[in-house]
Amino acid sequence: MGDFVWGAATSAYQIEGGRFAGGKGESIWDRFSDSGRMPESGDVACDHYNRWEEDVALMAELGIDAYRFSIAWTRVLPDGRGTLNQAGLDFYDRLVDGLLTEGITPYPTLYHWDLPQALEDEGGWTNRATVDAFVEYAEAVVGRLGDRVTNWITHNEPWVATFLGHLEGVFAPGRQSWTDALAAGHHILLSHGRAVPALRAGGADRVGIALDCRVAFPASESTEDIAATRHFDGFRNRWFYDPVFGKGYPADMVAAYRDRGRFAGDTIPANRPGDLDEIAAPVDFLGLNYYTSIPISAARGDETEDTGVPAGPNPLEGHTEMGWPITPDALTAFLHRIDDEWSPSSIYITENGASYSTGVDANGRVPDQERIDYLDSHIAAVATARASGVPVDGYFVWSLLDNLEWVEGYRQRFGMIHVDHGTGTRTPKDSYHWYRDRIKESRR
Ligand code: IFM
Repeated sequence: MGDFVWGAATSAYQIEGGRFAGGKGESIWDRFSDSGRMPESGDVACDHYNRWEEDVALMAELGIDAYRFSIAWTRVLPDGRGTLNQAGLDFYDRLVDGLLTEGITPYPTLYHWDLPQALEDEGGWTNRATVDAFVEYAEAVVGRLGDRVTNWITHNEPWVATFLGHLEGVFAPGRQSWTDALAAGHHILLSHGRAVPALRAGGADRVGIALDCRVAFPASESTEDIAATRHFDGFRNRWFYDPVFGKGYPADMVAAYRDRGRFAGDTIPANRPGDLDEIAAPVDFLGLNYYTSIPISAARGDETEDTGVPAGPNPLEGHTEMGWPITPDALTAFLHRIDDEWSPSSIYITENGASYSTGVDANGRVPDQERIDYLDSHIAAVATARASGVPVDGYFVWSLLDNLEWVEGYRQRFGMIHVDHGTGTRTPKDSYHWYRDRIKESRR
């Protein structure tokens, strides 16, 4: 696959640990785990904060072109804004230099959900002032790393931060309010739109955003299931893709939310004149995080209205240990849809991977054939889309390391490298060796 970029991805809270190291401030995930809402915390995680050199050496051995990681806002600005913490910036500075020495291109993400708690105390993403704080943070980071880092990602999966964090309340900060969710999502998008020019002004060559998706298809050909699928897609996908690519919020969803009393008035909470133009700041690439797809049935009435209800057993066979059906064809289909409907000039699969808990066997091997099969089928799905003209330019496996799967704790293992969370010992799995060979083969 020619100039294709092969990579692996992680995020700060999931791997770094070092909760109090180097003057780091408290994030909403620190507070969330302290409140007992997670089986385990990220206080130590994979101890990447201390073991990053070992991890970079493993990446070099793997032969990846690029590494996607996220920066912890609270390391850089412990209170979210104001006084810069040089020790925090130093950590990422060293990491970037370490990657570049090995010929690995850094793809930092500014926000992978770990808002400074100090900003949450002032309203968090429901407060418009957080948008300004995010731009200040973006400027600080690009000011330090922009001479060496050329590819930047503003946000990771705004849907998750917005709806799991502010409507369902199962992720930090744990709010449960439609008004909060719609306002938070809007401000996250606005902060993206404003960070794009700020990053460019600081020297970034290429700026993108990583959007997740849940590809939905009707469980039957009934009018009801088709309508429910369209609604689910609006909630789960279009609500973010449309504004980022200049189409504004989807009119059918705005009307549906108004009709259902999700907000009062003519426009969604927090949306001011001009915001949508800023949100639509042209990006250089779209990052797509893809894992699975979902059949939607209207059969359960109102319960299905926003989250969708899986229509019984998935017609497609197989699922990962997250319970997610394995549906690589839906990735090809969604890539075509992205190309047709939103037309980014370049797409990277910024996350794709599978959770399997295969352990280290008596011979010191981790025989995770299921993960190899999953990755192989999804890379093939990407190749199919690329061969028919969809501009997919790279693929990042989620994840480099077994890490903290948020409220699932450490039992869900997405890594190509096994991590013993007691000792921190890293053991490359069979999938790591397979991916190394796959990358080599593509370069022949
Ligand atoms: O671990 C997460 C990651 O933080 C965001 N995307 C999905 C992954 C697997 O759930």
